[in-house]
Amino acid sequence: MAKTALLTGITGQDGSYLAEFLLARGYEVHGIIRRASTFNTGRLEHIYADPHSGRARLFLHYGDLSDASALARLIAKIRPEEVYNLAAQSHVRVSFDSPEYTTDVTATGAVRLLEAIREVGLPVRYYQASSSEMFGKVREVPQTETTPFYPRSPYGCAKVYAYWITVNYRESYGVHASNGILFNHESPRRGETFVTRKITRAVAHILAGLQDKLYLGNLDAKRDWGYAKEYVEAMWLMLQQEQPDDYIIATNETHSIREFLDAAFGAVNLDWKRHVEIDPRYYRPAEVDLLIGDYGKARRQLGWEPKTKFADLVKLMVDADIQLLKDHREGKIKVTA
Ligand code: NAP
Ligand code: G4F
Repeated sequence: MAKTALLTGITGQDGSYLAEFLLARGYEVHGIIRRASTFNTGRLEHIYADPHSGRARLFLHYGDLSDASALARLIAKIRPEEVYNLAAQSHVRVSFDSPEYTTDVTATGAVRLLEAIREVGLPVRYYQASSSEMFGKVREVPQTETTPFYPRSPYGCAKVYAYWITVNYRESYGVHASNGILFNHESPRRGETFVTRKITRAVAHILAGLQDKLYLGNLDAKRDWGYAKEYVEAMWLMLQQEQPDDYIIATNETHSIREFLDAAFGAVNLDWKRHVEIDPRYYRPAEVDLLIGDYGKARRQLGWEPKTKFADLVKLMVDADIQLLKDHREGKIKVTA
């Protein structure tokens, strides 16, 4: 009997990869989408467009993490075996401008969903999209599942609440609830205002002569960057375990924004120093300087390991943005890699 999964954040980077992953395993997939004034299902178009891709098993419902009654109604109607909470106001810089909204969606949204699961009384397995941003001003290098949290943004604080409320529902009510503490993960589907995609998109535009300058903020921050397509499998593996638990998902490698620039511009023989300028507006009131995750527990208990290396990830994102721009200029439908 095929399993049923409900995803929040299905229109986002991770949601679209996870939907594909689950459909390929025969799941019936339900996703919660927000009504938006502009089109926001671009990352799911190819699943709908291809009749062999599982279209008949993908269902979208309107809802919002700020709307508790809608969440409860959807859980009761769909009766999913697995719920993946991927929705969030996920941009760290934006969370400084909209701290209360970020808390409402990213923190309180998680407890709204957990309450809906508790109230329906079904054996639902729950995945919480926790973040390495919780480590913030890091207390330990590399970070592990036992490293204390020290968030540095309203987003990081909201994710710490969501993490602990997930643990609390596991311990208080026996909900099969797990936290995946994912370090930065990227792909051609990454939102265009996150630094990696902002860079690879600019490389394509500069190469095509459509742009000359790229304005960035702090180039010294270091991140542990992996490939999003591989990270969604870890989410699924967590919910297949007999016991719920919390896991770091990372590569155990760290690189600065400068190194990302070297790799991205270097891939097409451009010198980033001729194109990049610093715009202080992209600095944050408090920065997370260094993230590097030890995924040893995930390797031992889930059998999960990252495969794509940093240089290959940068190259595949640059290539995808070059192709996307070419298709766009030729009037072709957007390619979703
Ligand atoms: P993303 O591309 O920014 O997608 C965020 C998703 O959340 C979108 O589908 C968005 O819908 C939805 N959303 C936003 N506000 C909502 C609301 N009020 N109600 C319902 N849905 C709402 O994020 P991502 O990169 O895929 O990340 C997925 C999750 O993992 C997020 O929770 C993020 O914080 C967390 N995370 C990400 C990373 C990373 O490096 N990518 C690392 C650690 C943790 P719209 O399309 O309507 O905006
Ligand atoms: O790409 P970023 O915006 O990602 P950040 O802040 O690390 O957050 C992402 O990863 C988290 C996991 O650790 C997720 F939880 C979160 O949802 C999101 O997906 O910024 C990365 C670094 C920062 O240090 C930032 O200051 O790049 C620096 N940066 C420099 N110039 C910039 C820019 N970031 C952005 N977005 N735009 C710039 O122009």
